[in-house]
Order: sequence, then C-alpha cells, then structure tokens
Amino acid sequence: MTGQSWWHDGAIYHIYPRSFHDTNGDGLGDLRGITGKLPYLQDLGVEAIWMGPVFPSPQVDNGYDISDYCDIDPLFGTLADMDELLEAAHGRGIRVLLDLVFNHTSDQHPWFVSSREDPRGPCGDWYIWRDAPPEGGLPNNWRGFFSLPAWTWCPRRGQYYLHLFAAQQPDLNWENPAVRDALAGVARFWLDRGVAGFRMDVINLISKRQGLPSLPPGESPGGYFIDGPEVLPWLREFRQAISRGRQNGGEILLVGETPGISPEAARAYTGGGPEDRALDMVLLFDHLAVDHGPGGRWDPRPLRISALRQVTARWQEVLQEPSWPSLYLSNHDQPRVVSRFGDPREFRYESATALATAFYLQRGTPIIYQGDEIAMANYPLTSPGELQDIESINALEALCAGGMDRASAFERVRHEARDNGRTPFQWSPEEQAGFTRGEAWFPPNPDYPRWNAQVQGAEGARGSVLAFFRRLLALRRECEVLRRGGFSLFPVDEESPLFGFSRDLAPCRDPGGERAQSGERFQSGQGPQSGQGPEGAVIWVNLSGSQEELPSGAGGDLAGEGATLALGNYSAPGERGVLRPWEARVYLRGPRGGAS
Ligand code: TEU
Ligand code: CA
Repeated sequence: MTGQSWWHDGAIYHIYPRSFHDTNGDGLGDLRGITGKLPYLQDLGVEAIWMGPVFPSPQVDNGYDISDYCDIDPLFGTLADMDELLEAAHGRGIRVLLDLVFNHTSDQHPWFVSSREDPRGPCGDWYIWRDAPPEGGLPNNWRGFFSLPAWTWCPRRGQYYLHLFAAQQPDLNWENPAVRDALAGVARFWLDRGVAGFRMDVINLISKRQGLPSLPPGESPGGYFIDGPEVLPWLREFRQAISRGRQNGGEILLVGETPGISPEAARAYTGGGPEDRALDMVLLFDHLAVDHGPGGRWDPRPLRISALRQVTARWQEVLQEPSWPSLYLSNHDQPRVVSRFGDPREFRYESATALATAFYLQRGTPIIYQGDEIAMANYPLTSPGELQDIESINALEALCAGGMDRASAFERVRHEARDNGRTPFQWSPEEQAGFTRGEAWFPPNPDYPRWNAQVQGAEGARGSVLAFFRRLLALRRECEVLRRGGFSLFPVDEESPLFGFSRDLAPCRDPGGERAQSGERFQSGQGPQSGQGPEGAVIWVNLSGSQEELPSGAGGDLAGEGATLALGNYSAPGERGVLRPWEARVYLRGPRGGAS
C-alpha cells in the first residue's frame, strides 16, 4: 500500500469564499469570515479546508481569472488576514489548501499585458498566440467551456490568443519552461506561508496537442486539449520543484480538477509513489453527468440511479491502490445535490443524509461543499435577469442563438446554473441568513429561516442534517475500515433505487502499519487509531421516496452475524430487510462493531 497520508484519514471542506461569511458588511464573504467560523468547522470534524481563489482578480469568473498570484484581493482581505487565518486554522488542527488556477491567468495579469504589448519581450510567448490563417477564420475549430470559440483577436498584437474559458482568461503556454518555473515559484510562495497543498484548477487542460490541430468532426477533445501529451511530465516536474529543499512542512497534497478525464488517465495521474505521483487525487465528473441528456449540461434529464451505480463502481475499480479517489457531490460549479439527486420538498433531511452516506463512506477522501452539511438547496431562479454567472449567461445566449425561445432556454439553464450553488451560506434565521450585516452580493435562498446552521446546530435539534454529518465524519474517523477498507458494490436490479456496498479491511490493510509523518502540529486529538475496531462495514441506502426491500443474499443480509447498526437516518427502528424512503444504514461487523 502507498504511504498513508493525512488526506487518507481526514475529510476536506470546500469553501466558496465570497459566499461563506462576511465580516465588514460589504455583502461579500472574506478571509476574516472564514477565520471566525473555524470553530464551526472543527466541530464538523474536517481535517482541511480548501478555499476557492482569493487572489487579486477582475472577477470576470469570480476569481478564476487571477491578475496576481501572490497577493490577496482587497475584496477578501489582506495577506495579513491570510496569515492570521493560517495560524488560527493550524491551532485547531485544520490544514489549509488553496486553489491554483494555472491553466490561464486574467487578461489583466502583468504577464499577459506584457505579452500583448511586447511580443519580443520577456513574456512574449508566455501565452498561446497564433496568426490569422491566410484563408480567414480562426486558427482552429476548438470551442471553449463557456459556449464560446476558444480564440480571440488581439488588435494590439495582430494575432489570436487561445482561451479555453472566457476571453478574459488567456491560456498560459506551459511549453515555455520559464512559465513552469514562475508557476512553481507561486506554489512555493504559498507553501512557505504554511498552506498544506492545492486544488489545481482544470489542470488536465494545460498540455495542448502539438500544432494545435482542429478536432475532426464528432471527435472528443481528449488528447487535443484534455489530458494532453505533456501533462504528466510537467506535473511531475512541478511536484519536484515545489518539494525541493522543503523541511518539516509535511506532505503536500495536490488535487487536480480534471474535467473530461478518462479512467485510464485518472490512474496515470494518481498512480505511483508519493514522489513520482503527478497528483494525489483527481476530481472526476462522470457522476455529475448522469442526469445529462445528449445536449450535455443544458439538457437535463431525470437521474438514473443505475448510471450512478455504474459510474461509482467503475471509478472505485479504476482508482484502486496505489490510486486514491476523491468523493464529492457538488461544488461551486454545480447545482445543490439535495435538489439535484434528492427530494428537497418531502424528504429533505432524509435525502440529504442518504446521499452523504452513499458517497462519503466510499473509499476516498470526502470533499464536502459548504452548505451541503445543512442541506442547502437550489436557489428558486425565476427569470434570466437573476443569473449572475458568466457560464449560465453565455449558455442561455447560446441556446437562444441556436433558435430556442428564451423561456425554454432559461428553463434548461435554470437547473444546473452555477448560481444555484453559490448563494450565501445560511448561518441563522436572522436577516440575510446571518451571512452579512449589509446586503449579500447574491440574495440568500428564501428558505433560510428554516434551513440554517444555527437551527440545525441547536442541542437536540430534530432532523438535523448537520448533526448527522458530524456523526458520519466521526464514525469515519473512528473506523479504519471506513477509511482504508476495500470497496465493493452490491449488485441489484437495474431498476432498483438501492445503493449498497461493503467495505473490507483485510485486502487493504497496510502491512507496515506506519502513518507517514505529516506535520507534528496537527495532533488535534481526533486522529484515527489503527489496528482496532470493526473489520467490515455494510452500507445500504435507498435513493427513492418509496419503501424498498433489500435483496436477499450477500449484502441484503446485512445484520448477519454480529453486525450492529452504527449509523442511520431514522430514529425509530425499522424492519430488518426493508428500507424506508431515503433511508440509510451503516452496519459494522468485527471486534468493535459486533453486537457485544
Ligand atoms: O471549472 C472547470 C470546468 O470544467 C468548468 O467548466 C465547470 O465544471 C463547468 O461549470 C462545467 O460546465 C473550473 C472552476 O471550478 C470554475 O469555477 C471556473 O470557471 C473554471 O475552472 C475556469 O477557471
Ligand atoms: Ca466582506
């Protein structure tokens, strides 16, 4: 087994800074807001936080267009606030991960400005410039992720530049070693200040096929600008460059955000030992496409649970040792999971907790998006004017340009609009959901008086999703089998809404049993013990609002010999072989999980 690292044991909490907590009344979340909420995160039981980009940015794409990698945007605070946050977090045993956006910069970044103004200057080929083809048209037929062609004309330089996202997000030219050097320097800057690692934005897009050939009709961009030829060597080089000369800083976690990645590529990125591994984990997307029609994201279809099962089984299979999966259900680019896969009307508590149980107890590191732990739901968008996100706005316009009437186009975009998952965190029933004393940049979801952290955190609160998340994370911390055990999905009928799997320690136990040294200051007293506790776990979840009978045999006989129910989302005991609507049960078996 690969060395054991802190991220194999702990869960990560994903913060969207502009919507987490505002302390100065300007309606935008800030770094001090995060610092102030560390006790909440410690109670939740997370090992690390990853925060979205807080660097200076024109905010065309909410910070994913960075104009200075080594400072803090005044919207969020100052470098001193960041240092304070790091210190306070470490004091509570919480590590901090930053979001590095290295595929592109903002068009306001001095590197791009210099590249544009002075083609022969030091940054002349730091971006991907091409002449206009003599026959007219664009340099190639690539389309970017925001419903746009990937090229924009720069009159100043008399050339096109490539951008896989907005025109204000020009792609960096990683072919140039000086670019790679500069980016490693950025990472070192933050590591020296005490961060524990990075989420690396669209990192599988950095390498483009030589010559930038057009995509043949119907062909996928894989190998053209997704998982391109140089990506692995560049990432290995990056890891070496940032690890060199590092002392006592603990292991660096590199999580790659990897849209469109193939299973084979995922294995290649995450395989190998700690030193030569390109990335420690990747963020996969297949499970968030199971409700897409042939038109992709803006062509919503009902959830197919069989597809969810298939995708899960496949990725768990592909990312076996020495690879390690990440487990997430939503993020700032996705709709809220309880609205998407659950039932926010009739079974909000049950479905939110069922989904958490089904996913966060698989083999891998849970990455919980802010607000999912209180079952925040999609914003009730009613008109195009409410959309603020560039991706949703562009998608709406593209559908209309394609001939769809505006109302139908909006109906399609509404479900998956990124704005849904970006509304202010619902802290309390007070005005503005306790998020700000001013006016929030995006209105809080009107359901906040009932669905908020204060109500759910109250002693003895009934139907508290938050309390369930705390128990779930505590159980995962206590039981080695839930962290390290092998994974195996139980077969069920194609049409069944059941999701069941077992976790087993035997095939996966680390022979050396040694935990890698990962920074002394993180002995927060909630660390896991190894070598004791249950050896097996059986997890069954009903992903539907109807009562379901468990299959007989293998996983169906869950309470078999000496197994105990360790966690469930119904308080009244149920019938043994039957799951109630959205019921989730976790059974443990073996020494400490036994009925004794
Ligand atoms: O997202 C990458 C990505 O693939 C996005 O296009 C996203 O998944 C999309 O909404 C799916 O259609 C990352 C960031 O998470 C996102 O917020 C940024 O906008 C994007 O990169 C560009 O930096
Ligand atoms: Ca603020």
